[in-house]
Amino acid sequence: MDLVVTLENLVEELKERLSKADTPEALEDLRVDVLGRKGRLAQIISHLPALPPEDRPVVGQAANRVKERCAALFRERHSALLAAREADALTRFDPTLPGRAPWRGSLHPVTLITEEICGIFTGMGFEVVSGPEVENDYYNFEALNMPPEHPARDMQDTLYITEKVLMRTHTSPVQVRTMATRAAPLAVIVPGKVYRRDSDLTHTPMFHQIEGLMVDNGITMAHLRGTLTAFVRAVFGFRTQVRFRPSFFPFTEPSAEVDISCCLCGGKGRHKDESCRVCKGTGWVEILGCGMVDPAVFSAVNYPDRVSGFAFGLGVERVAMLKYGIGDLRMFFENDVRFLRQFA
Ligand code: 2U9
Repeated sequence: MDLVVTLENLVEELKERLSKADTPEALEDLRVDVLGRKGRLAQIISHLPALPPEDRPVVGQAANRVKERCAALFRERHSALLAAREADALTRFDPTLPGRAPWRGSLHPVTLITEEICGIFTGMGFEVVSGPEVENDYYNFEALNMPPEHPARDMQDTLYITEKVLMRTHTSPVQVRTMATRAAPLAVIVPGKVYRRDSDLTHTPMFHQIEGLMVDNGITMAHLRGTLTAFVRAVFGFRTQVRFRPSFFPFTEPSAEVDISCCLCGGKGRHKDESCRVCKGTGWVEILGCGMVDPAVFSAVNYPDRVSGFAFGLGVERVAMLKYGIGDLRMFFENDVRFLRQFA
C-alpha cells in the first residue's frame, strides 16, 4: 500500500507547488509535470502492473481519486490566477478617460453640395424631382430641340446602348418628363448623374448635374437673373459679383453663361503675386449655363403658347471644386479617405 501513500502525498505536494505557480503559464507547466502523459501521476501508475493482483483495484481507485482531486486543484488555481490578473489590469485602467471616438464617416462632397444647392432652391419654392439615367433618344434629344442630325447626338459624345437607348447626357429629360405629365406652373430642381463619352484630366464619363426649370405665365429673363444671382450668393457669399454672358444652347433662347467673381483672388486676377490659377487672371469663373426655354421645347410637350420659362444647368463637381478649392477632378472618384474625411 506504499503506492497509495505516494499517491496521497502527491496531492499535498501539489498544494505546496500550486501556491508558488503565480502565472497561468507556470500553472500549465506544473499541470504537465503532474498530470501529463509522462508526469508524476503517470509514473506512479506505471508501477501498478508489478503489484499483486489483489492490491491493484485499491491502488487503481486511489489513483483515480488523486487524479480528480489534482484536476480540481488546478481548475481552482487557474480561476484564481485569471481573477487576479483582471483585478491587476483594473488597477491600471482609468475608467474616467474619454473613449476613443469611432470615425463616423462623412458625406461625399458631391452629396454635400447637391444637398446645399437643392436646399437653396427648395427654399425658393422649387420641388426636387428625379428620373431615369437610361433614357431614350426622344426625351434626351428630340424633345429638347435636338433633331436627328444634331451634332450633340454624336456617338463621339454620347454613350449609346442601342440606336435609340442611351445614358442620359444631361438631366434635362427629367424636366421634359415632368412637363409631359404636369401642367404649368412648375418650378423643379433636378439633381443626378449624367454620362458623356469623355475621359481626361478635366472630364469623367459620369458626373453630377443639377438643373432647374421654372414655367408660368409671364416668366422673364429678370426672374432668371434674380433667382440665379440669389442662388450664387447663397453658395459663394453675398459679396460675390455675377455677370451674364450671351451664349447658345439648343433648348434655350436667349441663352447665357453665368460667371462669378473668382473665389480665390476675389476678382482681382492676381493671387500671392502671381496670375490667379483658378480664374487664369481674368477675375471671373464660369459657374452655370441658363436661358429662356425655347418655344420648340414647349411645343414638344404640348404646353400652351402663353407660358414662358427659364432653365439652367450646372456641374456639381465643378461647383464643389470652386467652393472647396479642390484642384483635381479625380479626387471625387478615387474615394481616398484622407480626402473624404476632410468633409466630416
Ligand atoms: C428643359 C429646357 C431647358 C437646361 C440648361 C444649361 C443651360 C447648361 C451645362 C452646365 C454645365 C451642362 O453640366 S454642364 O456641362 N448646362 O449650360 N442647361 S440651360 O435647360 C433646359 C433643360 C430642360 C426642358
